[in-house]
Amino acid sequence: MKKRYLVTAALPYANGPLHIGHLAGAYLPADIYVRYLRLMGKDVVFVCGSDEHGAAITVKARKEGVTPREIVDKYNAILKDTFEKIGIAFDMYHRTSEPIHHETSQGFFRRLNEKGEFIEETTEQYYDEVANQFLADRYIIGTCPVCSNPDAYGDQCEKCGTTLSPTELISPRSTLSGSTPVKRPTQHWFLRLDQHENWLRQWINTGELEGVALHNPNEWKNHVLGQCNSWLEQGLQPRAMTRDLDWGVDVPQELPGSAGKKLYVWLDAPIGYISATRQWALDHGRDWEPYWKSEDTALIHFIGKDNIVFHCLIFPAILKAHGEYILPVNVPANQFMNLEGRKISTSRNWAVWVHEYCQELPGQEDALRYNMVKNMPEQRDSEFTWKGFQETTNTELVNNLANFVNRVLVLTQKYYEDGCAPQFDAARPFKSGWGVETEGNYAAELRRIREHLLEMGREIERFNFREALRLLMEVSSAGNALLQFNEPWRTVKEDPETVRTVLHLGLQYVAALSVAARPFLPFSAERLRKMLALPPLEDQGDLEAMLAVLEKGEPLLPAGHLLGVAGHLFSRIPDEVIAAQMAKLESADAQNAAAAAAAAPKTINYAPMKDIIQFDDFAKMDIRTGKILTAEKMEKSKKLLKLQVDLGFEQRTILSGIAEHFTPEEVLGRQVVVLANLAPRPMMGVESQGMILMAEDQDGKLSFVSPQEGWPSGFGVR
Ligand code: B3M
Ligand code: ZN
Repeated sequence: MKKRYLVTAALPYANGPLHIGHLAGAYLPADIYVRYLRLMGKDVVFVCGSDEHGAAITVKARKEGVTPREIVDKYNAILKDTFEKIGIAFDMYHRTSEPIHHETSQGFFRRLNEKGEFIEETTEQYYDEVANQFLADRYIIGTCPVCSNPDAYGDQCEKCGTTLSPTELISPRSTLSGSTPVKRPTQHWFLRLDQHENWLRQWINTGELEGVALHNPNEWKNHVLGQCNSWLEQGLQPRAMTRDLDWGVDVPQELPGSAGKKLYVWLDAPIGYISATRQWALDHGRDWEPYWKSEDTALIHFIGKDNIVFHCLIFPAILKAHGEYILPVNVPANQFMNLEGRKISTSRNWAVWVHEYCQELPGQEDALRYNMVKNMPEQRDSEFTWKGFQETTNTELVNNLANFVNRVLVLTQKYYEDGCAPQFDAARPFKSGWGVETEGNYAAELRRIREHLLEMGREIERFNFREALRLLMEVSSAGNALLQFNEPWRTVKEDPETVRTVLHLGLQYVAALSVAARPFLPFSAERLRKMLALPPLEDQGDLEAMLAVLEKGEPLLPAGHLLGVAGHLFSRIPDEVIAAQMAKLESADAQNAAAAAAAAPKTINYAPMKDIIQFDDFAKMDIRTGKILTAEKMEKSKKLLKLQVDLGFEQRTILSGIAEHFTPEEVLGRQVVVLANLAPRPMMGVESQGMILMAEDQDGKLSFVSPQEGWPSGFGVR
């Protein structure tokens, strides 16, 4: 067992809000793990922060027409506030635009450069001669060589998922100016990843480094090891650690060729964990170095699966190349959570945004946490549905946990007027909540709760949070069973002594849950403490201490203890809440469809040609130029405008079916073309003397057919 823990959670890009996939992927598992360690009295520091550099930020800034600084300030605040609202209890939520981070990452760069870990290479990169800047991968789009997607990015084709390099794109173009970029030489610093390949392969697969066992690969997730090994099988290549960008951490300026160069975001971002720890130490008068440099520290990175290679290969290579840092003992990356059967998509707004959830379902933060854990994508992608959220919340949180707690407190306060935990006889037999076959034994019942919670702890330590939650809820189910099997509401008159024992035990179950639920349901744990009138948890060894008391078979809450006010931990989720959330997703879909339709090149369905006519047929038509003198809507008709049209030699009254396309004001004075020898037609009591010729497109939009400006009326069209 390590002396201390340093736990990190992936730094979210400060270019958008948090959605449930982020929560279930990295932040909630990390929070549960850290809260549990604190409750077990461990020395743990939990760091995270906003990732504020890279093209993800600058592309967003361009899209919103603001500066990168404005983007990161906006979203850093939203992210920080959202994490607090959903109960992710970082010791430090930092940000990589802070000076201490720039200083820390530049220090790393200098150290690696001095140790010869880089090779400086001049390579051909795409340059936009209109925007006068080199183009980062995301600034280049072109045709994917694999699937011919015309809008593939320079680093990846989002349609077929192929990882690309900009030079592979067919007919590349700049997203900045739309121009065709040219190749220009530029110098960058490349990390010699190839030189780290052998020790990385051994470290990942055996846990050993230079003969010392640093971690146990059997404790790593298979899909993490699998992804690392597939990268290692391809052979690691030197990787550029600098970019031509105007936003990010400067390459140390004293280095020749550093002008205009920034650190590659995946070099600086993971170092953000270290700078966050440094800031935490400064704020708390602590020493940060043991947490990153002592072998007595367990370094654990919580991430989503799209960040595995960066945290298991590239960052460890950087840490080892530096020479003073430890390596992670585990990187328990989760898979992805899908939403209503589809991938969560930020760009298509197909997401449940955590800050919106907290606004729309206030007080239900723990219900979301519970459902995220219940469906956590620990080994494979998982699914969130609003119907499932409603069922799980109503059947497990309301019917099991909340009802149990409420029944114990209400019955106790009903039967014992002093509102205290009743005096009881510990030797009184009762039916155990863990199965009717065993007659209850007070001390044994408490020890059984302890065994269950120890198993819960072991599953948390293995990052099996779904199983750990199931074990926690089994304690609540056993509490319910204790009441169900003993029926205190029916036996209180005939057997009051047993009821005292059963209800006192029920209170011990609730007290145990008020601590053990904390990692998963922090807000509910606090409320349970208040209902029991127990002191707030200190998050420092509370669970460890509680398990010791249970081991002795002693009560957590003594007879005579005055209870607080009973309440309902959770309220049922009504159908209308689910309907409203589904409507939000449907409207996102509708907006996407409308945007796609607007952007899609129209497939125009031209009207079929009419039969061939002879010239004589055409010659029969007398088509003249004209001008609209007056225009008015026809009473009781949506379609018709009544027009007075000047034909030079005479004026005509013409009814024209254009009222749904033009107002009278819009047509006044217009030059038009008139089929002048069309037989007069009575319409709605008015004789229409001719027809205005209009063009109609595939959407039914109308356009006037007009001679050039100032053309006189009455002259023939042929
Ligand atoms: N911001 C990528 C991501 O948000 C990146 C993580 C950095 S962790 C050092 O998926
Ligand atoms: Zn493709």
